[in-house]
Amino acid sequence: MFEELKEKALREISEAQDIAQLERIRVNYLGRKGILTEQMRSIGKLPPQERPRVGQLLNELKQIVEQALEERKKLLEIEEEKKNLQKLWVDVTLPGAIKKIGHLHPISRVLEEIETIFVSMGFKVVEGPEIEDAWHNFDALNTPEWHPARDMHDSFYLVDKLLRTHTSPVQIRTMLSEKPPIAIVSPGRVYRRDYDATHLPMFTQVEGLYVDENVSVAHLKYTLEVFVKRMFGPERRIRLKPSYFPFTEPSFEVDVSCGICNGEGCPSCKYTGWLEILGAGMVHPNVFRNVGYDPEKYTGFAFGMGVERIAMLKYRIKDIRDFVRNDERFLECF
Ligand code: FA5
Repeated sequence: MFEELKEKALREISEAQDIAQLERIRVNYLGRKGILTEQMRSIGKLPPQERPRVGQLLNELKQIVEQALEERKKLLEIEEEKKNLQKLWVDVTLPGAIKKIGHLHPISRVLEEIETIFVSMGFKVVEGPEIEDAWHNFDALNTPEWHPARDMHDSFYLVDKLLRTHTSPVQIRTMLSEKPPIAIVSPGRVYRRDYDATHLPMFTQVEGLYVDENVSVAHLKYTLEVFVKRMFGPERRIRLKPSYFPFTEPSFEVDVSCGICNGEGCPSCKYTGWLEILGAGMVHPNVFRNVGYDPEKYTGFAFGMGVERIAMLKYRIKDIRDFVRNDERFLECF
């Protein structure tokens, strides 16, 4: 009877397909109510002379079953591990998952281009604070409280400061902290109460300032000509029109020849052949006085350009608001 039981147990063990099934077999034979456990328990009911022999046989059988279970378990564990490894197997010949890599925003790209051009001409890049005080933003730039130009710029005020309305205060900060000769460009965000197809409430300007002895309009014109040709192409020309800024005298509005009609006149340039790109002029003597420079000794030129407007001209974009709409279809074009 024990022989039969042994064979049955060993057959079941060797046929177990996984560890869970093996565990069920173990419980069936060796568990609290298992076949062998019950047999052990019933030894007491046998006649006394039978007990030692049956006890020994049952013990032997128990050991054989335990050993077989242990060996089968090891084997099944190895097989299971193999199966898991197969699941992790990588087919290196499959094409990889393509990750989308972003790129610089068109405004950042144009800004970098502008900086590179001026740095190559010997200008240094400096930055100023976006939260400014009225003295740096207006007064020191020859724009006192009563000045009408202040209304046009009127902006976002904080308790005793304001969000700068242009990058020109960086002229003042630089002249106060450095001595001529000075050649700087200053990029950064500026803020105004504007919003339409050509005006944003937050936009980017690049200021330029060159101060030394004997600086003339010729230096200004040459510098801007080099900039425009490098930025838009060698065939483009510039023209200076008289204008007004409180902090420059004389002041100019600088136009670039239209790239679509080459100055002939077309809808893009409203049939004028020219597109306005920046404001510029010779530093006003009062500005020099405000920073403690002798206007009899030093002269200088300054300019300020809108980076979004330059980008609009370069990429022929009609609505400035497209730059801040964050529409991927637009941004992917660059
Ligand atoms: C100024 O801000 C002067 N500080 C520029 C300057 C500097 C003149 C140094 C002389 C010497 P203006 O307000 O024109 O000037 O602005 C300069 C440029 O910023 C404009 O030509 C235009 O390209 C751009 N701009 C002005 N307002 C906006 C706006 N709301 N959104 C986008 N670009 C603007």
